[in-house]
Amino acid sequence: MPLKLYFHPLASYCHKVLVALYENDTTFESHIVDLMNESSAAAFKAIWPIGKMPVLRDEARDRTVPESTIIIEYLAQHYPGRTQLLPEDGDLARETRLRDRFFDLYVHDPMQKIVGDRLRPADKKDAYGVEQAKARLESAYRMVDHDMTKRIWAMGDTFSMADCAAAPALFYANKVLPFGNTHPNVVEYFDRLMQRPSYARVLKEAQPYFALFPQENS
Ligand SMILES: N[C@@H](CCC(=O)N[C@@H](CS)C(=O)NCC(=O)O)C(=O)O
Repeated sequence: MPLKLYFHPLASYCHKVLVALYENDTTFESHIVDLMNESSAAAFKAIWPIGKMPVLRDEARDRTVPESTIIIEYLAQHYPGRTQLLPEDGDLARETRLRDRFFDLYVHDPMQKIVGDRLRPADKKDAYGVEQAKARLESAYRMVDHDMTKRIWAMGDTFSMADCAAAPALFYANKVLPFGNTHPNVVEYFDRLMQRPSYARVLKEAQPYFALFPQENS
């Protein structure tokens, strides 16, 4: 099997790439990385010293591909399937990348900041940083609510890389800062993402690990 994915089933950026792989039934070998385990972490850092998941290894082309967006671009180029993750049209492709960046930078990263703070020692918390992250999430929710007024998926009628980015970002963001009743279009989009078979499968596989997710005040 030429493709190997280094990932963890609970890790949100790994979900993004798993959605892309499952969308196209792309076969790959699973390598679960446990960063809490010294030898697993060391073996992973030998592949990608930055130590962030996911990383794709393509033995057929002798390529190691880090970064979720770049992995999805790589899959779209070399392992395309029925779901076209990036449109061929240059303008639409750029718009797809913008929306992918939006979900990563303004939903996913602030969500990680809030979750990460729960894992910090009591005397190392960053209350101000968490407050800023929550404000950024609120702004992003308002923008997504506006954008999704007439859209089914992030780019319109067609599922794309931007939706791969949106699914885990919104799933975990809703846990740390629930959408509430004020963003109905976000809630409807979120429901569609949760029902998409590719993401439903990712969540089912993550189920055994959810107890590891840090709850508030833990
Ligand atoms: N920009 C990276 C972010 C990846 C990332 O933050 N991965 C998390 C898991 S969701 C991770 O590996 N965290 C471990 C760490 O930061 O040490 C991407 O898009 O792949």
